[in-house]
Amino acid sequence: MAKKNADRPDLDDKAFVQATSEARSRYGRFNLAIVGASGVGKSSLVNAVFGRDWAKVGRGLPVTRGVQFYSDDSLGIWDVEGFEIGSPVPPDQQLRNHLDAIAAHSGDHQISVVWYCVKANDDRLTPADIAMIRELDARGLPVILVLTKVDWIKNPLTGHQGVAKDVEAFVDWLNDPVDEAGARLRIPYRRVILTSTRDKHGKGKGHGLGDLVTETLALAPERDKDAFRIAQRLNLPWKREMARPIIATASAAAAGAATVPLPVSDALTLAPIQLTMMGRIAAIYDLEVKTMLSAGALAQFGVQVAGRALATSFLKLIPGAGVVVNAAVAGALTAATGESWMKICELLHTGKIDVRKLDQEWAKYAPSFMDVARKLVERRVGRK
Ligand SMILES: Nc1nc2c(ncn2[C@@H]2O[C@H](COP(=O)(O)OP(=O)(O)O)[C@@H](O)[C@H]2O)c(=O)[nH]1
Ligand SMILES: [Mg+2]
Repeated sequence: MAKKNADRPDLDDKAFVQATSEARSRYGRFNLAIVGASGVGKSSLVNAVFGRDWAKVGRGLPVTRGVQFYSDDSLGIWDVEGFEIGSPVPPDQQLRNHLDAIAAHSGDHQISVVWYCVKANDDRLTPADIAMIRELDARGLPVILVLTKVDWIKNPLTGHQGVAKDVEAFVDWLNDPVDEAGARLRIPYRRVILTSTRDKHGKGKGHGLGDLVTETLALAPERDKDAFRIAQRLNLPWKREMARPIIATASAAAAGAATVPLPVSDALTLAPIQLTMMGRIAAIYDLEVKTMLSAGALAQFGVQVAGRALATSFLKLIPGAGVVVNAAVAGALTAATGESWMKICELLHTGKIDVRKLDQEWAKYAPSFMDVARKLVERRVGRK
């Protein structure tokens, strides 16, 4: 790789940026339709599960009366306000019109899963609800019946969390719905999930949201599952599961690039491999690359990660390691870099660190991968 001068290696962030945008377009977008009367708690749910407060910022694109579409790279939300009371158009026809309007949009706007939201203190579904759920199902859309604003009550004797009797009765009805005459009703929602986003004092983290994301993933069409894993913010293990194969691939590629041991001065050959890996992982954590770049941290960061400075200090630390980066070192270094970067991405994603402090944070993690590589070299030296 060409160098501008000895101290400032010609390392740029193209590989990172390109890898992120390729990964984003490969994973695509998860589109959720969230249906329910105004005030049931739709925006609060979206905010709790996806960490986006769109309703407040009002970036929504009004599609037709009663339907809004909010979107970014990984997530689209069709916010559907139930039906208009007093309209001469029956509710299921209103919904049919909404769904036709949605269907007229391009493929990357199409609905994956529907959350049909009803307040837990209602006591049954209305005929309008039932007609609308049937309409959604008839279109092949998987519907989750989400009970919102469930109050969780701690039993003073057992300490168990439970719900009020009337909510329990509603859930029983939902599990086996019957009409006024006691005849069985078929209402094609696929799951019933009890949720809250806060307690009745407006505090706490909510309830049932983990179940909601698990069941949403289960019902999502296969091709949309990864996009959902990326868009949601509650389940970090899913993201780790997606990142680990990327780390393994990059480590193998780095080892492959160093089958002929690289002089230390050429260790930067590994940089594009590592930056590509990091870019892909950033996409999984749904990190705004633009924000990261504006901090100017990334290129700097790449130098620390894969650059000569590191390779040199690393080798200085280990007398007798020689002046080459061999396949095992390259592989281990890349694997450890990937793991460290994944942790940092988690911290950025969960808002535990500020993107502007990226380089400082990295310094905290860097020794852990130095240790990995050092152990590896010690083993190799020991064996001789
Ligand atoms: N007690 C309680 N209040 C909630 C809950 N979720 C939302 N709210 C409140 O209900 C109101 C309407 O919520 P919002 O999410 O805007 O409903 P939307 O109109 O369906 O989008 C707001 O004042 C929220 O603070 C919940 O789980 N429990
Ligand atoms: Mg709203």
